Amino acid sequence: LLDNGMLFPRESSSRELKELNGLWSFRADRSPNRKQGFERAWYKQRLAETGPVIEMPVPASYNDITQDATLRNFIGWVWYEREVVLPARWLADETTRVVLRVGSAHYYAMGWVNGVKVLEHNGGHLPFEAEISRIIRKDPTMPCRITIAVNNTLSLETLPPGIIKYMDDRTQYPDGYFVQSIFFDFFNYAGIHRPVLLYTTPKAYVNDITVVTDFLDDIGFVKYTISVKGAVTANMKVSLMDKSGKSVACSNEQTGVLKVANVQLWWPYLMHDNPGYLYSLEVRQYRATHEDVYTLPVGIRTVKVTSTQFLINNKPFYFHGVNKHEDSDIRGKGLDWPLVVKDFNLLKWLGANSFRTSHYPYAEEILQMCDRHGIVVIDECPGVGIKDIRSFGNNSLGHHLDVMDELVRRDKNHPSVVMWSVANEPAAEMPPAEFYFKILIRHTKGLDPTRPVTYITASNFARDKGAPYVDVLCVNSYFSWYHDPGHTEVIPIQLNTQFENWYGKYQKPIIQSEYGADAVSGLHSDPPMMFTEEYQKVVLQNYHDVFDQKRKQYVVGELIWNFADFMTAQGLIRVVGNKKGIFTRQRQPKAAAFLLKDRYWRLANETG
Ligand code: BDP
Repeated sequence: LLDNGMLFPRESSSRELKELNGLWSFRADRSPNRKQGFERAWYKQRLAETGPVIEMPVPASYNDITQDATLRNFIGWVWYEREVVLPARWLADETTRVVLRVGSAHYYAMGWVNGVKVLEHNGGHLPFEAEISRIIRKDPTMPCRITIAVNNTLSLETLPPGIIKYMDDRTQYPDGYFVQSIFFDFFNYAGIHRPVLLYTTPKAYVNDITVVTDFLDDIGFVKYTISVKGAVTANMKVSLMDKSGKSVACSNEQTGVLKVANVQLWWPYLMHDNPGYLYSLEVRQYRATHEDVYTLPVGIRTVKVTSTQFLINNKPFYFHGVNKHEDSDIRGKGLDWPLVVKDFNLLKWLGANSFRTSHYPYAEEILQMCDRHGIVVIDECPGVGIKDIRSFGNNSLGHHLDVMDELVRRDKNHPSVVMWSVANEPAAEMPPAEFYFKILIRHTKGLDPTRPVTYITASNFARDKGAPYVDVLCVNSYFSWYHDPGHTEVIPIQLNTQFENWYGKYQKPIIQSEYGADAVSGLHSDPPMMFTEEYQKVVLQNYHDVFDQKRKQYVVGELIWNFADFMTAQGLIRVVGNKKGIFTRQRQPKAAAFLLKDRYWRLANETG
């Protein structure tokens, strides 16, 4: 298990923070083996001294920033670097820990400070960090030079998986030609996607906090465990404060249960007048005069699953929401506050109460917004495109288990996260899938016994080998799109059959985790034809009629594919990306958005 906590970096009276967002120096290593940067140790000096550099914004994908198609499609190592001036007190005070943290970098990353390697991380969607105090204090007169190398190559042992294909026919391809093939439907954006920052803690510090919440009548329970590092004995002061800052419970123990009278539960958006209620758990740990303070937002709520229902605070919850992507013009998958806030405003306009982080963990800043606004989240790991039988091998499984460790460690305390999704549309009918999902789901439940676990399937109900292990069945289908194109009249019968088959076999609640149709914004035809806004609407309406019959029985949710149009690899069925958004990539509504808005507000009023 992971030894270090991964608490979101926050300022406090004992912690300072310095963001390193902005322009970095950048170079793609275009040498044939892509290894010149390592062979010539580019990290040992300023990047500009080893060759030409360009300016690159952080956070952002690098792919769409320049006019250079070869950089857009680049595969291999790219190098980022910047210098930072550190406050003198960070350098002078030996009792201060300085930590370098990267929110995420896609896919494999290494980092150096003044030429000394400090970071190495495998995986494109989760944070990593290292203490750098000793290195920066070696020569306090030197600026602190941070170099980060990132490699976007995907293999059968990465998540998501991919394969590098070498094209050996010299009559058709140049010498050394290779392409990255992928088995998932979004552009493999790369680079430093989330904020890079430095933060400080005292030598003895709060390393991790885990909270699990419950309630009985009007008393809330916050069960907590605090991990401290750098101190043999820790003196604790833990207090839970309500929104007005009033302490409602406190303790001096490192683990315990706080009791909250007249508890204000955390409720989803539209299910309550005051959704997203958060308490603050202030953790103070002190040794002599040094104290460390960390404040964690806490929502008190429970999640349970029966054979027909998904319960939040013991009340049936119906997911009426969306699947998203971290995706937009120019910045690709880079965290962008205007976009994040715009998307939340659109979700609320739509009356959506939930989304799935298809198909990878989103920035933690986004989950914090979900906590505050009461938007319910199915938190998905990057297990998308597990289609090749070799992706079920031991190394792949081992990495998948590690990614779940990192994901649960990062997101365990978010009240908005109500379920883990370990994969999307794997080849679950292949024989090794049974062992693979049994182990993966058991492992995830071991990490977090409080949340249900699922994966999203598009397999046949009779042959899906992992379904026996999930708590909720999440089923994707594209009737009258990938099957029976143009024939929306078959949707009701096919969708009914789908639900009855799955429920009949497993007696577990079902979420329609994807459905939809491409619509090129502004393209019209009546009678409806594929790719028009009218066709997208008719597909949705046909699905909705069946949802309305089944939601009174065991269907517990519907998540449209997709919230917005998004970029994909180039291919015959994609016209500058996937157009199944109900909003365009620029977040303007198509006709289907208004249809869904009416429906979601109606559902909110009916289901409470
Ligand atoms: C589903 C995938 C999703 C795709 C969607 C589509 O889960 O990633 O984008 O189909 O084809 O199978 O639009």
